[in-house]
Amino acid sequence: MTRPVRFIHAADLHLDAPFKGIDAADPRVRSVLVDSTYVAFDAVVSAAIEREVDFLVLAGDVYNAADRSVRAQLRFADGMRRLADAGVEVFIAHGNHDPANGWSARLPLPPSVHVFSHTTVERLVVEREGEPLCSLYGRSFGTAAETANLARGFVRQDGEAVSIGVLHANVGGDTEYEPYAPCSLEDLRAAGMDYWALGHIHKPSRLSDKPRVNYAGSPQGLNPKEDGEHGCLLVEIAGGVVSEELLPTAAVRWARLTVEAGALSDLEAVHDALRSACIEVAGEGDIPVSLRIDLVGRSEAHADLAREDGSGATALAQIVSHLRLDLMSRQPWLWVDRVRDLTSATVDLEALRAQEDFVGDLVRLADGVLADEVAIEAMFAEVIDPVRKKVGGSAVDLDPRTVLERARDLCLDRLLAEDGAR
Ligand SMILES: [Mn+2]
Repeated sequence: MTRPVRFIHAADLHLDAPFKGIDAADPRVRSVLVDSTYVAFDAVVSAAIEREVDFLVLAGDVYNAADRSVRAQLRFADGMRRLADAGVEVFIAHGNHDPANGWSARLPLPPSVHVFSHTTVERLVVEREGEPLCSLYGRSFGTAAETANLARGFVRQDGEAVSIGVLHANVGGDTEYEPYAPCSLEDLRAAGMDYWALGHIHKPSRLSDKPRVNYAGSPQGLNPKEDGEHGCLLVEIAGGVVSEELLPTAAVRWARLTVEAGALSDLEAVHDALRSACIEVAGEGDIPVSLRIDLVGRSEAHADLAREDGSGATALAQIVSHLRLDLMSRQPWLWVDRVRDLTSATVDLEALRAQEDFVGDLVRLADGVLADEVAIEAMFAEVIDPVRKKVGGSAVDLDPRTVLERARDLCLDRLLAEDGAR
């Protein structure tokens, strides 16, 4: 039986990602964030050395920008030298964030680092004791906006024990990501590889068992949406059987959750519920966490949450400040990045709907709108999406139905408050 092949598959390092637009007011959070892509990269390098793998595969987006920062290139070259000293070869297929035509300081890399051609699919053979161990096929992006189907250029040669494809690509038209190097799972199957080491999608995912097709995901989540576990894949191919394990590498974990405020009748109850939700999330791992919470539901605390102090800070904002002080002193710390107040007043919609007045009209009007999916989509395309594009940010990062329900509840809040004041 041939010797097993063991390697690490990583992708989307995005070295020197700036974490722009992430409002981490605390300097401890900022400093961990700006260093996090490097810490994760170093963890990938260390894993390759400690696990004594045959080689490391990097499936694109080593750098965050086509014009690679010098700092990132220096740190990358350091890592490549550590791997060379340990006898670990590296195979790189560049992607849309680090295409061949991007600026490079051309720092010399050890001869054990191989960058796949950007003009053709290149085949490189890894040897052990003079015998071929496996073949790697790969192709780099020439320019950032690579629109060609690069996967179709991959063809396994006859008589190979193990064949591995390395590519940065959008498989199956994932609309959350740029449509670069688009291809289908069928294209990948047709190439005859045993394993596809893909990059581009930042969430670790397996697209197919046989052949095994994996996105390694980014070793460090780059924004609040890239939550959950991030790492690199330790892959073993032995006797035609592929197995892999996700080795965690992230320096900080993003998390999102929803807290139901329906049963919370006052601000203290809200504080306590938020705090225990935070403690639970912190207990799920052993690295710092940046957490976003949506507070939802019809709650008796709704009006109090929006109550402002003399400086204009809402009660919820003050609760968040208090939680931050409390939770940043934990080891490892937890940063409450945001708590979004999506609560509404405790009104009896059924009763209001039956009323023969303006309030009743409003509820029934909203019912009509909410019942018509097509109209909702049209309204969004015409009115809300243009605003969303201009404004951006979390305030408009909601699904259409929630936006409309909140609009209805806001109107009801105002109308019912006026009624109460009369
Ligand atoms: Mn990427």
